[in-house]
Amino acid sequence: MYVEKLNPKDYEKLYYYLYLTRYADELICKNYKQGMLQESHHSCQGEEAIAVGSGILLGKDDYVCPSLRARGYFYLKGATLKEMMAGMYGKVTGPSRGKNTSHHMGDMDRGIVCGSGIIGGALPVAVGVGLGIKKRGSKGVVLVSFGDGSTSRGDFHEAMNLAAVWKLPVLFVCENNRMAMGNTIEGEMAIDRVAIRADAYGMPGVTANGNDVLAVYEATAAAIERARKGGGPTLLEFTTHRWTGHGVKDADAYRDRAVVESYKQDCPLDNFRKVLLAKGILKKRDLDRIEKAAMKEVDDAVEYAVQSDHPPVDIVATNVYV
Ligand SMILES: Cc1ncc(C[n+]2csc(CCOP(=O)(O)OP(=O)(O)O)c2C)c(N)n1
Repeated sequence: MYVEKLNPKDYEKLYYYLYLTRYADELICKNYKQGMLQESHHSCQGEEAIAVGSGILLGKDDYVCPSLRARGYFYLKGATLKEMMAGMYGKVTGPSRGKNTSHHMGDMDRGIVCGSGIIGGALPVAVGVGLGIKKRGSKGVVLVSFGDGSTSRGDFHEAMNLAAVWKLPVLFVCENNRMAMGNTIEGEMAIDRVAIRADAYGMPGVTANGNDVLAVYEATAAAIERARKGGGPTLLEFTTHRWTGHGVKDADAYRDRAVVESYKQDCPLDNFRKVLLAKGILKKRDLDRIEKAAMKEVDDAVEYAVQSDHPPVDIVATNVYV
């Protein structure tokens, strides 16, 4: 059991990033509605434990190709919240100097590969990153995250096949929230579990509770160990719920409100808090201290973004292909 090796500092870190991801997301959604942001945001509320529980295992030689909903990977791989927030606000202090939002943000020095607006588009890219890692003889791994809807596209199947044939150190991480925009999983595929798709390619397929940060950690740690030892890729399916519409512009009118509200009874933060308090790993005052520190980091980043300037005209026109 990998979880048994976690120490109190690791638990603090997990809780810090869970809380920070939630609080940042709530502020981003609120500020978007007030017209303050450029970013057409896709909320990760209710799904935070997946990026946090797996991202915490990535080291400096590892890479991540985050989906547009998986914000936690950016924070755990060291992208500063100030830079990210400035990017979302379209400010000159953002990573692309105000020319794109976090959908296409990357930072190769920190092992964060730029995202793609094409659903499933990041999977073949991750296979290329995995091939690079193997050719260099590095012990690194690459983690690519995507939704259940992405697994019905050709990119997914081609990427899975090649990664398995070449035994590449790729972790395919599916955030299965059973929705793809307004479509339900029953409308996307005729199987019950995404993980069984791994059988067709000769790699392990594992399903775990994506709202339990420790279950995510456990499954990911095993897949990483296998990949580092040359065992090849794993498909990890983490089950979860989408609490909001597809994106901030989606009123989510196609779902039963009572059902969506019921998802909040299975909140990844509450679930983890209960474990921490019941096992005496952290006390209520520790949680309060951690929450305060996370809120400050986010509030400072928002302040930085608000105070920063929009890009001047000469910057807007540079590095843009016409
Ligand atoms: C090739 C392609 N087709 C359609 C879209 C429009 N689109 C954006 S997100 C999305 C659904 C994605 O569902 P899923 O992969 O399950 O991720 P989730 O949003 O549930 O996290 C679609 C169809 C797109 N971006 N790319």
